[in-house]
Amino acid sequence: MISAERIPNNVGLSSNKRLQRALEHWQPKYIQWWKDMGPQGFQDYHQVYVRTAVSVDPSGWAHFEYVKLPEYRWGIFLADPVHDRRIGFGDFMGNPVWQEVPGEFRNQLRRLVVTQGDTEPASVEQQRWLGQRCPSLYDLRNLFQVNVEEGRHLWAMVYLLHSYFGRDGRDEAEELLERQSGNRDKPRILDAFNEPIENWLDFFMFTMFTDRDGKSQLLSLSESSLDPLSRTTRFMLTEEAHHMFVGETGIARILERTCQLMRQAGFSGDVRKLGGIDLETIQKFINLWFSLSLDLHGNEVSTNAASYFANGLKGRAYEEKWDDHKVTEAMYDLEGLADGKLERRHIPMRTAMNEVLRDWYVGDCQAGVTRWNKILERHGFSERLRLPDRKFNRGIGMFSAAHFDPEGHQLSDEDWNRRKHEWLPAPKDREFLLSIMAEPVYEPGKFANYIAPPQRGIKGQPINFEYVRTEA
Ligand code: BYC
Repeated sequence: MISAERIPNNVGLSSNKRLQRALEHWQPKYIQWWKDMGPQGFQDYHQVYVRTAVSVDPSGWAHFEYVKLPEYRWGIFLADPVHDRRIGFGDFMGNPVWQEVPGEFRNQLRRLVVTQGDTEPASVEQQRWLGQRCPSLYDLRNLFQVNVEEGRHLWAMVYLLHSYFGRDGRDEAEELLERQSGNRDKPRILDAFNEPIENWLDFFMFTMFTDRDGKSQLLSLSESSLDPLSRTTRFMLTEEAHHMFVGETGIARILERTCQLMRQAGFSGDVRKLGGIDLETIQKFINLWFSLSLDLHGNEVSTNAASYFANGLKGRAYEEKWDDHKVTEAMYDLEGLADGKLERRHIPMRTAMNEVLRDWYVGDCQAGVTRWNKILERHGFSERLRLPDRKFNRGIGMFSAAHFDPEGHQLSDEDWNRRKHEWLPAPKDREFLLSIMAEPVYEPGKFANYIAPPQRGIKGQPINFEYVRTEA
C-alpha cells in the first residue's frame, strides 16, 4: 500500500481518493518493472547517495541522502501555477489555459503524453547493464541519479494519464510498463529508445544528445495550453539539466584524459594502446547519437506538428522570444530532398514546426561541442570534434531516403555501405570499448584509465566520497 505521504507530491493526492487509488494500483507494477528492467545488480544491497525532489521551491527543491534504489521516493510535482496564464500561441492565443483536456484534442494530447512517457522507462531499460562496467563510484551514482529521475518523469506522465484521460489513460499507463526497449514484438515508440547503450561512451553521448532532445521537447510542451502538462514539464526541465551535465562533463573528462594520453604517446601515438579512447572513436559516437536524436524531432514537413501548434498543444522552445505567435502567414526555408535531389523549398512555417525545434536543438548541441573543443585547444591539439551534417545517417524524415557523408555530400548505397564505419561505430570499436570497461571501478576516489576525475564531487562531497555503498 502506498499513501499520499509516501509519494511526495504537491498535487493534493491525499484529498483525491480516486486518483490515489488509481496510482496505488499502478505503483506495485512500476516497482516490479523497476526491479526487472532497472539497474541490474543494484536492487537489493546497495545504497546510493541520490537527490530526491521534495518540492518545487527553487531555493531547495531536493534533498540528498542514501537510499536503496527500489525505495526511492518517486514523487509527483507540478511547477507553481502562473496567475491568469493565457494561451501563448496558435489559433486560441489569448484565451485562458485549460485545466481539463478539451474533448476535441483528447487524442492528440494523449498521444503526446504517451510518446513523452514512453521514452522515460525506455532509457532506464537501455542503461540497465552499465553499472557492471562503471568507471567510478561517482559515475555510478550519476547513472542511478539519471535513472531514478527518468523513473520520476514516467510518474509525471502517468499522473497526467490517470488524472485527465480516464479509462484510456489508465490503459496507456499500463502499456508504458509493457513495451520494452529493443523488444522486437513490443518495442518502445521512438527509434533512438530501442538502440542499445552498452558502454559508457554511448551513455555519455546519450545524456548529451538524446537527453537534450528531452530538453527541446519538454521546452515545447511546457508552452502547452494544457496547464497541468505545462507545469509538470517545467519542473522536469529542472532535473533534466543535471542529465545533460552528466553527458557533457562525462565526455569532457574522457577528452581530458585522451589529451593527456596523446601527450604521453608523443602526440602521434595510438591512444588506444595506452587504454584511452581515441578522438576518431569519440567522433563516431557523436555522429551516431546526434543523428539518432535529430530523428527524434520527427519529419521535416509534418501536418501533426502544424496541428499541435495551431491547437496550442505544443509550442516552440522559448515561444516568448518569437514576435509572431500565430504563424498563419510566415514561411520557412527548408532544405529538402525530392526524387533523390537536394532542393530548397519555401513551406508554411506551421508545417515546419518540427524543423524549427530541430534548429534550436542543433544550436544547443553545437554550443556543447564548442565547449568540448576548448579542451583540445587548451592541450595544444589542432584536431576538432564536430557535429555531422543534419542529413547524415537519418532514419526519419526525407533524408532517410538517401545516404550522406558527415559533410552532407550525397553517396550511393554502395559507397555508404563501404564507408559507413569510417563515420559510425564499427563492431571492432565496440569490442575495444567493452575491453577497456570490462572491470568496473568500485573503489572510492579511483577512476578508470580512460576518464579523468571530475573537478568536484556531488553536493559538496569530496571526489573520493563513497557515493554508492553496500549495506553494512
Ligand atoms: N521514431 O508527423 P511526424 C526525452 C512517426 S526525449 C519512430 O513527424 P510528429 C528523453 C510518428 O510517430 C523527448 N517513429 O510526427 C530523453 C508518426 O507515426 P504515425 C520525448 C517516429 O508527431 C532521454 C509518423 O512518424 N518527447 O524526453 O510530428 C532520456 C509521422 O511523423 C519518429 C517527445 O517526443 C521516430 N523518431 O513528431 C529520457 C515529445 N518520429 O502516427 C527521456 C512528444 C516520427 O504516422 N512527441 N515518427 O504512425 C512529439 O512531439 C512527436 O510525437 C514527435 C514526432 C516530435 C516525436
